[in-house]
Amino acid sequence: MKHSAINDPFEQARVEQGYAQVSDQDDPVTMLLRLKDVRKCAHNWQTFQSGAVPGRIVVPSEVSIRTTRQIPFEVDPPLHKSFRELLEPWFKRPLQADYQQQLHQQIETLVKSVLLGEPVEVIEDFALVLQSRALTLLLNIPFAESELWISWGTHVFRSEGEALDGDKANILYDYIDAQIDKAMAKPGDDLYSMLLAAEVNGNKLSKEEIKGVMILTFAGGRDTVINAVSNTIAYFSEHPESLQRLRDEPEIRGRAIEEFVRYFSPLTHMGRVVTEDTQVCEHAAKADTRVSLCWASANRDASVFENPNEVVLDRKMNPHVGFGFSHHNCLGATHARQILSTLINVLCENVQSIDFIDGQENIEHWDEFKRKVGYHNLNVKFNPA
Ligand code: HEM
Ligand code: EMZ
Repeated sequence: MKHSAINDPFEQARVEQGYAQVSDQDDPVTMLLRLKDVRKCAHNWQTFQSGAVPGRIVVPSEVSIRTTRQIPFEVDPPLHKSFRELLEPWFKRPLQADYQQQLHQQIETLVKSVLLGEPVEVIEDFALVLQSRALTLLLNIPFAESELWISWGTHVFRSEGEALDGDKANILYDYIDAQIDKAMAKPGDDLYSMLLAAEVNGNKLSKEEIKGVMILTFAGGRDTVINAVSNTIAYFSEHPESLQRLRDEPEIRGRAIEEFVRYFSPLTHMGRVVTEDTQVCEHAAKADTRVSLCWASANRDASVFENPNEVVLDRKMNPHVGFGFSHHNCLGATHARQILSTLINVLCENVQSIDFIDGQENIEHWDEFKRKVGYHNLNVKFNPA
């Protein structure tokens, strides 16, 4: 298998029974593996809720390190819709020309800085830097703030060897508290100030609610983007013909981005809590237990995707769920797609090829299922065009 390939550990279980049971901190999870079932359950928020105890729908569960409810992620309809209506215009700002210009400039500067002939460690020195700098645009705050976020490392709740790192989480929570206080004292045109001025259903948001939106913005868009960017670089290092094809055929770049999100599936799965005794794939799911919607498995479902384990750059029918499905579909997807599109444009313009040197894979362990999501470190050399 090529080093940039992402395996599908769920195939047999998906085909044979459609689900798999895995353990997690005394709160087991029934993973749903087929695209049809994942969509059906994502849609049925009454039976499969997101608004459980904060942290419980995440796998691994974050109940031990978090009491703040992430908004809109851990809220069910109808309140969910009110929060989405407030947030959506802000999260669509990446469609604006000046946003795109600034993002292009950030990414071009970064790519040019790694074209100097030295090997580059892609995770810390490229993907994390790119993600943090781009986030300043999404929050509409000064570029220099990204330096602090870079110093936090790739995941805000996890660290090397620790799936849940409470001390690290507290750094983020304290930081966000302080930023909200600053925006209260001196409102500006950043996301914190927008939230402080806003109303949902006729009420101002509480500080705790604003904190919930901000924690989600920092956490949800961090390792997902880092995995997407670094897997893209690893893929091009092994498929120079694909980089060349995207250079020659700019019209397929949009399809290639969707295909990368399908194939890489940077977020493996997300949980829901069952509200009433029910069945999934003819298997009993009891009230107050957890299921998860496995985007990564659904995205390899051969009953929907032809040659699911191949990257087909110009794949035409691509109803992937890499950004989720239904009410909670990814609010950051516009920003994430713009990052990937800008990255591909800049690579096509400036990079001839990428040499893979070595890398340590980041493998998630869900009992017997071992899935690569990206890399702990990845060393490459960028060759200028
Ligand atoms: C939701 C994936 C980037 C913010 C989701 C969901 C998925 C996902 C699968 C659905 C969760 C569920 O149904 O429970 C991804 C991937 C990304 C990415 C693959 C990168 C390639 C981002 C970014 C941000 C972000 C950059 C913001 C900075 C959110 C938010 C939600 C969400 C706020 C919750 C939406 C809601 O509950 O209504 N994401 N995400 N994501 N994502 Fe992303
Ligand atoms: C949560 C999640 C959001 C969770 C859409 O996904 O991303 C995870 O990386 C975080 O750990 O808290 O924000």
